[in-house]
Amino acid sequence: MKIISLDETVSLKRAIDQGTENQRKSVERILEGVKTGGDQAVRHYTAEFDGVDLSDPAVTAEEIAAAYERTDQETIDVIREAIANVDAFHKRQIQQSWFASEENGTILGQKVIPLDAAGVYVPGGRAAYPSSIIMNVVPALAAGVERIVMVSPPLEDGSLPDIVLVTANELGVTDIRKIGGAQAVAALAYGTETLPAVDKITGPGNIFVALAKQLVFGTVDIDMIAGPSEIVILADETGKPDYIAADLLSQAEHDPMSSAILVTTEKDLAEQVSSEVSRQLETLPKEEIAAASIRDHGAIYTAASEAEAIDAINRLAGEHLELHVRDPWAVLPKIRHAGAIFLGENSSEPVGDYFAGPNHVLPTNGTARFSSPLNVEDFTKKSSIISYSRQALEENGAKIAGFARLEALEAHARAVEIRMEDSNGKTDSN
Ligand code: HSO
Ligand code: ZN
Repeated sequence: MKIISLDETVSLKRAIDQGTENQRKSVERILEGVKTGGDQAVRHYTAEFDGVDLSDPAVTAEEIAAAYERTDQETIDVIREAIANVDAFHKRQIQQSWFASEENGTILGQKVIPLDAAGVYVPGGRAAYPSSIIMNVVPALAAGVERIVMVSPPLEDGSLPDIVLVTANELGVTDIRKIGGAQAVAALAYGTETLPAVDKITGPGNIFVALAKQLVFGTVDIDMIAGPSEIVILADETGKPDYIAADLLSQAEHDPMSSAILVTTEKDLAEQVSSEVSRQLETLPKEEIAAASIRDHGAIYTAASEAEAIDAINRLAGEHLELHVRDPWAVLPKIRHAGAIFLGENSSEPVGDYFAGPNHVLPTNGTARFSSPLNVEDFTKKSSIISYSRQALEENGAKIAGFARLEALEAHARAVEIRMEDSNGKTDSN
């Protein structure tokens, strides 16, 4: 790995893939096609892009039962345990509605309401990670979303992978459609004859899915446009080179565009990690991907002091941050920007990817500066509650009318004054 001494330029930022002109045009065409053509258009695009003609893309109970038969109990058990952990974590995020009353009879509040319907996109082929299904569905369930639709592109034989069906079923998601790509995003956003539109679309996908999500944003909400996975590790003299190298590679194997970065005050450790990475790479099944990631987007930065190292960590604002230091809890307060923070040498990143409970859908590309992991709040919205009493209106009406006239909005002012002038106005707390 490259060993570089820290300078001002440290950054994980790279241009977001906006797709080619042709890709954008084709996504626009598909969105328009599904918007006007509904189910028929979806069927047409599935035949065109996935090579299967499906008269009904909905997964049946028989297909789910068959998927269970081909899945071993150990797999089902670990999925169940992961779901339970993720569920317990997300239940703690649930926000209550609140109402506050004042002496003069005013009641103000905030009503928290789940979205009516959410659509979860599950990518096709080998990127159909069951862990990502769990991470997208659990917060929606915990929020109280009543209707969850899962979409995923069919394999050539018109099926979905067993693990996708089993995971969905374990989560209680029964509305699963074999639709992928931009046509799936369009169907979720605009609705078709057989698929009512949803309110929010989440989940990772290829460039066509990402472009489609950007274009339907506004008609529906979307989660985020996720970039390649990132890991940033801070290590002091207590850092173990083999652990650190293994964790860097755990993210590097996701994508040749993933980045794996170590920031350390220890020059010796930098050298040791670098050679450990080369050694461990040799036996990785995804050696090619991981090697490309390490070569093009990996680096070890050496810092002159802990303060300089932490400053770099905050500027990187990585998706995942691991603290391999003597006292990670003492460092934690100094960390301002990171999607998920893993403390101590036992908290390897995959612990969070699969099992601990926190969400693994995290802000990438430096967006941890202003955004958060996928969470329950993402599947809720709030309504403000305002209930003024007669007394409250009398106390404040003149000020409100005055404010309205400040903006030259006479009708606003009069709407308040018409009540103040009404001697029959209700005097109770309503
Ligand atoms: N580390 C990825 C999530 C993932 N890892 C899924 C394994 N499967 C982004 O946080
Ligand atoms: Zn991962």
